[in-house]
Amino acid sequence: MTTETIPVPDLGGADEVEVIEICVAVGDSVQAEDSLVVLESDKASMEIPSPRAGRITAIRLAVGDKVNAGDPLVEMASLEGADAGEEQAEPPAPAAEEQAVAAEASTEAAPEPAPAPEAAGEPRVELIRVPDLGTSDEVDVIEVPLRAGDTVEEGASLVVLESDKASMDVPSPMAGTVRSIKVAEGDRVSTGSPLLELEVAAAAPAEARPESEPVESRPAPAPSPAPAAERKPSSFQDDVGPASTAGQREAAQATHLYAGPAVRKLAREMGISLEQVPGTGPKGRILKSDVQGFVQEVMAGRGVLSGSGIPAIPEVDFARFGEVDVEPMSRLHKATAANMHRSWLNVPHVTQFDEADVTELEAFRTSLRAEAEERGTRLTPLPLLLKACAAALQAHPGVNVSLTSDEQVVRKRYIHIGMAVDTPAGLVVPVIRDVNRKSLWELAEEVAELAEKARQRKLTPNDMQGGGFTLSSLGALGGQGFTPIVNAPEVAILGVSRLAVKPVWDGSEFVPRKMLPLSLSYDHKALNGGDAGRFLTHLVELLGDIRRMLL
Ligand code: CAO
Repeated sequence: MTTETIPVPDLGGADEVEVIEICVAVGDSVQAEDSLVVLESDKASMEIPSPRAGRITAIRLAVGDKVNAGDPLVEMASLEGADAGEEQAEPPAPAAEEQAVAAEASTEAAPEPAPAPEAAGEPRVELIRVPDLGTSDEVDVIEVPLRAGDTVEEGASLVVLESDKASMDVPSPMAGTVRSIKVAEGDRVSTGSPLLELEVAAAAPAEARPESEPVESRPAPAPSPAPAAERKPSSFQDDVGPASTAGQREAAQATHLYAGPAVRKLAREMGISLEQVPGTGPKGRILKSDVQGFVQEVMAGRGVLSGSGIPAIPEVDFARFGEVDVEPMSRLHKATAANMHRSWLNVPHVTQFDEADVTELEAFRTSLRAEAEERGTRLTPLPLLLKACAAALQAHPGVNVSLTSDEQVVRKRYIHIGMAVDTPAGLVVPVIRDVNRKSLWELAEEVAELAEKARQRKLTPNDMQGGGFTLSSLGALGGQGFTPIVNAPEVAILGVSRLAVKPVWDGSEFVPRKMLPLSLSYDHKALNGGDAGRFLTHLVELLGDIRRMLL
């Protein structure tokens, strides 16, 4: 059996690429093309496949490392017969002398062979001991996942040990039934301490101990003994060194996450991020049962995750901290919350900010005050903003669109604009239709009418449908800027904050100008920064000089 170092392959010119996942552990047998690690540059992630079949004897990097092409990745021993293309073949049964040599060379990690040879077909009992830990120190038993009577597969975790540096699963060297357990959680053990007795079904030893068995706890009379150095388990002492297992490295590095390699493997197989799984073991350690319980919770649609895989916010008993009042959310509140959440989750938001010089616009609006009174209405900045938005939407029809689930772009030939209204019952968005066709006075009347209807809770569903763009004016309330949430399936929303008089450089001196802060949030699926930037710049120009609306 030969061992070779598998290097990081050519990364297509990328360097200092981060290791984000290690897909194998020491002792794993891999086939050619099996993923060894996953790397991620700032542009892409890539799985590095194994160039050939073999058994992993050491892992030379850790999650979080930055690597380059040619850096050592793993050490891999050839599977017996692999060179001849026979990696799947059963290894031959060893000769008696070979077994004797192996027994001599073995560490106390080996299970003790049965005291007397059993008759063919009868089970035998093996005493499994703590394998060579590479340290004389005692370590904690932190997890005993088995009970007497449990059956275990070869390689299954028997116990989990933990030093102050790392944790380590002790895998079963063979399949069998647990007859008795010699340790309990909290015990301290060292190399050679008895762990448990395993009743092993009678079978030819050579069949029970295939070549692919992890080296850590290889039984002494193994059919194809590895060199003594290879048979040693990964050491607690070198848990962050090159010979450590992936599990140990992860445990050592992800200090917030305690889980043994078997648990990590199970989580990987189930596609679960362990960060989502609450650990119930000692020191918050994540046990196999935690992963299984987590899956059951998710399958049952309970709590831990929302349907979209987003971790739920923990429920807190606020009454523990003082007096509280609890009341149910209103229907409107719930509907608004659902809309906001849906949009927040579905829409990749970008918000762009600008200021419009509305000095002249405000002068014009003030000049109309008397006329407005005569008409029995009020001319706030809002109808002028609506008018300017309609003109900008007409000039930039790409903003007045919606995307469909079957990847169509719906371009609206009409210009209907929603107007966010703050009411005591909550937020509502009535829609003003055909804004581009209405006069300022018509818009002023409609704004007042819809706002009143909203506050009286008299809006009909029809009043709130059909918008292509939304205007959210918080100017009367104050604030210098905010990032409104797109009212999906619309693709853009304009936030308007409080107008302020500011010194503006006119080329020769600072002059006081009335500046109106604008924030345009848009769906980056529908609009690019250029589209949104051109729209907002045009809007700012229109508000700066409303004569441009005539152009
Ligand atoms: N800067 C400074 N003052 C402003 C202003 C601004 N950007 N916008 C309006 N004002 C002034 C108005 O001119 C008016 O003053 P005058 O009476 O002296 O003219 C005063 O503020 C009150 O205006 P208004 O709120 O009654 O009327 P409006 O047309 O500006 O707005 C409406 C109507 C319905 C949009 C508004 O009342 C409202 O509900 N806004 C809240 C929108 C909201 O909640 N958005 C957030 C949604 S996301 O949570």
